[in-house]
Amino acid sequence: MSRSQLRSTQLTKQDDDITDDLREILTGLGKSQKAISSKFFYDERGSRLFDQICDLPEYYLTRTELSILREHVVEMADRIGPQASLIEFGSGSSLKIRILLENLDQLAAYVPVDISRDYLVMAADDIARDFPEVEVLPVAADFTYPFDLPDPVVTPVRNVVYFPGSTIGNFSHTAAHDLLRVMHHEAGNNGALLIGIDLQKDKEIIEAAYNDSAGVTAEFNLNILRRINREFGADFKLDDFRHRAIYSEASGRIEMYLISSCDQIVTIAGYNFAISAGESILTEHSHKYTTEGFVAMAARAGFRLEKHWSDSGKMFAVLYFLRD
Ligand code: AVI
Repeated sequence: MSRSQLRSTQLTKQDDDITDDLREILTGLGKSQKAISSKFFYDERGSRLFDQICDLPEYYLTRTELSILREHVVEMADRIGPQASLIEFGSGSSLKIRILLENLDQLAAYVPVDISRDYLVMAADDIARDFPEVEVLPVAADFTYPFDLPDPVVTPVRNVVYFPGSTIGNFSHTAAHDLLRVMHHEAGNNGALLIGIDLQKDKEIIEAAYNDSAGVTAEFNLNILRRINREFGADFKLDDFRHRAIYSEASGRIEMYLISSCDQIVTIAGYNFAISAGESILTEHSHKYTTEGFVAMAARAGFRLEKHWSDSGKMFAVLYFLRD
């Protein structure tokens, strides 16, 4: 059986349910603090804008995590050991996964898991082409719920869940704990977790990363309205909203908003929403952690810290946990 046949037969199908999405949007806009889930950011244009964000001078997260990986990947690979199965939550066309794949010893399999089937297959194909010695077994699934792992030809010594990018920061503390429990389940006996987290630091540095001077994050934020107009027939006027990201030191998180510049009525699927001048729609939380705080949360989900790596400025951390 060729690798491409293997990939398509092993793909678990994920049903798209537009009705649930629409219901979620209507419920969010009906709340006293209006909200739209950040999961709607990532259409094609949103994903491209996010790639641009990662290269912005103010957005220190990506380049700092990359520098930590480059500096310590040999030690990471040593700790992971030979013949592991690497399960990436979110799919990996990115440089980060490539750095790991280049350094891991006799990998049993690379299993990218993503809800976006098309993007997943494209990214998995790229990786399979560039790493022909690695068995690539993509899984199309919502990784916030337990899913079935494929069976690699080579039996893995351990499953290592990989979750880079501080994406865990986009989950509330409760949801992050629940996600860690799913990771714990997927890691299985003798399993491990390698995860990137953004660390708490000066408010000015964090706010600059989310209010960049080139306005790319503003475009990314406004794109959520463009998508809802296109996919759900809404009539948001993008010019009537302004992007704003605020760091709450008390909550340790960035709160990203779209602020209405006038009194207006927005219609979606026949439902009207009155939005007054100055009123905000919350689109994203991005939690920043202390290493100790994150280690305590992971411990509650059944993970024990083995080792952590950071940069000299203590901006970002990559943590390696073993499953209890
Ligand atoms: C994907 N996630 C980790 C990004 C973050 O930093 O929270 C999303 C993002 N939002 C605005 N800029 C980047």
